[in-house]
Amino acid sequence: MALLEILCYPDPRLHKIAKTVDVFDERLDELVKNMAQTMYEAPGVGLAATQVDAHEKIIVIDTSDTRDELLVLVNPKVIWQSEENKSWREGCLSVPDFFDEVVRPDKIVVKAQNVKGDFFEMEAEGLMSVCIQHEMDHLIGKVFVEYLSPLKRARIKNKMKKRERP
Ligand code: K1U
Ligand code: ZN
Repeated sequence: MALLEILCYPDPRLHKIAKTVDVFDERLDELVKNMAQTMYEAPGVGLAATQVDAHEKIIVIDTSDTRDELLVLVNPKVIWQSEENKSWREGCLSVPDFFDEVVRPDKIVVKAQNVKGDFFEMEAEGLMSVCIQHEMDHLIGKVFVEYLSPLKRARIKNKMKKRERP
């Protein structure tokens, strides 16, 4: 297993669109294992392949307190979302140390494949729902700061750019 480098906003590679996975082989298994290790080490509750510069529809999530309930979603699709929305204070491993409220559908039903290619459906609410939606945004090149006001986004971008300098 290996730790992967997490891209930091405003890296343009965070805005790439992920491709559908259609080969479920050892390479995919290895990428998923490395993504999981990177998420646990960060530490985070989720990680999208986009964040490690792999532009494929792959997400790893673990919202458990015990950090031993890894969920892998390959080619995820939201097939139902509640009309009721909820605001949640979100963070992002690609935008370290910034947190802000984002409004999203409260509950969702997702259809996805596991690492072997088997399809499954799951209903999610609370942190799990927020996390799946946040990670699925990464797969379409969207970072959570894009939900914030242009002023807040500009401030975050400036602060992140200053950090890049030696
Ligand atoms: O996509 C990411 O960068 C991961 C992100 C997921 C997320 C968290 C909270 C709301 C929405 C999406 C994170 O994991 S940020 C780190 C974090 O929130 C956390 C880290 C360790 C334990 C608990 C939370
Ligand atoms: Zn994120």
